[in-house]
Amino acid sequence: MSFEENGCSFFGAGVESMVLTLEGLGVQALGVNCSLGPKQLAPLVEQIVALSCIPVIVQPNAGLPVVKNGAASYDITPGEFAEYANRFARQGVRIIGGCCGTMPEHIAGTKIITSDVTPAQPRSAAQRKSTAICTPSKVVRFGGDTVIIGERLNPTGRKALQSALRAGDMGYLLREAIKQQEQGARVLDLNVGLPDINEPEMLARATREVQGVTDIPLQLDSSDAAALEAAARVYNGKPLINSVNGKKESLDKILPIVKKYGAAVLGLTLDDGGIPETAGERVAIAERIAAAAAAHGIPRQDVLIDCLVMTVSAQEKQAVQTLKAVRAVKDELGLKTVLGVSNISFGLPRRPAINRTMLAMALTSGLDAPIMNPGDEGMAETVAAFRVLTAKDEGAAGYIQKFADSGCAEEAAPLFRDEKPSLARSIASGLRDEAGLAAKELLGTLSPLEIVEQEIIPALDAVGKGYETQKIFLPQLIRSAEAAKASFEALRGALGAKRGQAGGMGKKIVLATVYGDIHDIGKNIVKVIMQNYNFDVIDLGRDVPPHKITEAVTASGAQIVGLSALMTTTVVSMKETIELLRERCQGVKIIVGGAVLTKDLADSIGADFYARDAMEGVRLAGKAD
Ligand code: B1M
Repeated sequence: MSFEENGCSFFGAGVESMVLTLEGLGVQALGVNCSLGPKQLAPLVEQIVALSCIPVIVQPNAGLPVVKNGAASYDITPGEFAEYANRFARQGVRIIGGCCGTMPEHIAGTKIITSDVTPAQPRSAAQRKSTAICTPSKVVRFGGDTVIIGERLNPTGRKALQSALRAGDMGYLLREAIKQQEQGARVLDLNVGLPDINEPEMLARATREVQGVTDIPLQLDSSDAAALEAAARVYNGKPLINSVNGKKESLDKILPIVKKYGAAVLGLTLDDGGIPETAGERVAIAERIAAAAAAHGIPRQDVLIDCLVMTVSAQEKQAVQTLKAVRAVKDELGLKTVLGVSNISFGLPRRPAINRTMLAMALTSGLDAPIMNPGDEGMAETVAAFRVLTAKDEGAAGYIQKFADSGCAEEAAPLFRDEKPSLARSIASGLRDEAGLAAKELLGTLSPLEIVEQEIIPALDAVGKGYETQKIFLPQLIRSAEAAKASFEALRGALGAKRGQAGGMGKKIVLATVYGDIHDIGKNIVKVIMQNYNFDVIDLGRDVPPHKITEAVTASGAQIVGLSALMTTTVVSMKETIELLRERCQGVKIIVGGAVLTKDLADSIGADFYARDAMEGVRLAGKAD
């Protein structure tokens, strides 16, 4: 296939989708040709070689064409082309050629330079452990993050969808498809089975149309093999076929379709004896399905298992067996698991409570993909919370975006509207690298201290307000703090360059954030500025118990102590520290600072001075002894 520089084909397919789909379809080699020169193709080639289990072909152009005197000419010489070819061969590419602009010399050079290279062996399908399905532009992997399979494209029990399908009206189905994707489904189950409908024709049509409006993979769902085949044939990418079961007839009919169209398959743990009562028997069926799939040439990782949920009001011991089976299929068989959860509560009042509790239990037992209504708030909340609690939602960003009144970190940025330059916005948005760069850039127009006072502190103040009013949440506060630190680090050199200013005369000062308080950005600023003014600073860090501070004062003979506290709760700890200093280090002068303090509060806890900011701290320390 040919790709553009953005890594997508002209129709928007990504490299990973290409590899998954073509390998599934049984091609014997795959790769890239034309479109770009070897330099631009290099990153794509690297990806393809890493993903592919079969030989990789690369056939680049001789660079990108430039028009000279009305004719296109290519800018990669035979020598350069051969160098790239050599690199590709060493990476594991098996078949190399030239496309537009290449001449016999390019090919001759390639032949010579690659003749003594032994290419790496492609990985075997057995080595490819990941279970994945795809559309051209989206790959969904099972086994890491929870995959919600939307259950709403199914006419069972939905009169409106039934009549829409009978009337050949796809609008209803398509609206439901889009809605489920927006609600967080990552795969859509698609079932159009009605007794009086031409199911093969309808499933194929629905597949095409749903793929026209959404870009997430489909789980093609039918008990009719002909319908599954018709849909798999028109499906764009690698689908999941729902389903096969342990009956010989089902295995014989469905598995050849799965193989032929390169799909993954969902195996139900039932057979001629029905749904077994014990987990052990269901696991045995799962293994039989995987073995039968292997016999048809379907790799084990393309088999997913549904251990089947029974109605708990009718069979109260079955929920536990299902959960046990999920755990065993996952751990003992190494297969990925899918479960339609909502059946569990049939016949009971307050069904949502049972549904979401069963879902939480199943997720904890190793369920990879619940089939559910992504619009069911309780269930969606459970999945979102599970992702946070299992560290699959970095910085709880997904959770916050879904449930906070005002979205994600980026939404803290409008706290500054447009009138503020980008450092403040980068800090508010928690963008570390950008904050560092923006701080460096501002050094051209502002002094380091002005940047601290006019950008960093107001940004953190705004973030603090956002946190207080629950516009942003702790993970975002942490990210903003990290961005502020990065910007301060970028200023450190410039701040340090001012060293040697008169004022401190080598006076010793012990600095600390008090016990119970981990805020140290302000204290660190005070430290650097004091060092600039020639104070000898002994920095004890943050969360420092009172006795450590008195010990440091005694050991160093410091005349001044600077204490920082940012929380109402830690002002108490500041007071205790001052009391101990008065007792053990008489004569020492104490300056206190931190956003939570005021002059009155400082007086009331017995401090000598209150410093509103770092510069005031310097001034006060200069005159204190
Ligand atoms: Co927290 N935090 N935070 N926080 N945090 C505040 C302080 C808070 C006001 C936010 C809010 O709700 N509005 C609030 C305290 C509420 C209260 O008690 N009144 C709060 C809270 C509640 C919390 C947690 C409890 C949150 C939680 O876990 N649920 C938790 C506390 C954990 C703990 O300490 N045990 C927490 C955690 C954090 C982060 C880790 C995410 C991060 C700190 C990272 C770090 O410091 N390494 C953080 C941040 C960044 C803030 C805010 C947003 C910004 C603080 C800051 O760095 N300001 C803050 C809101 C705010 O202050 N507007 C907030 C900029 C800094 C340069 O100013 O420290 O005041 P400041 O220093 C100035 C001056 O005061 C003076 O000079 C400095 C430079 O000009 N100065 C001195 C300070 N010390 C001096 C000493 C001197 C002289 C001058 O001696 C000579």
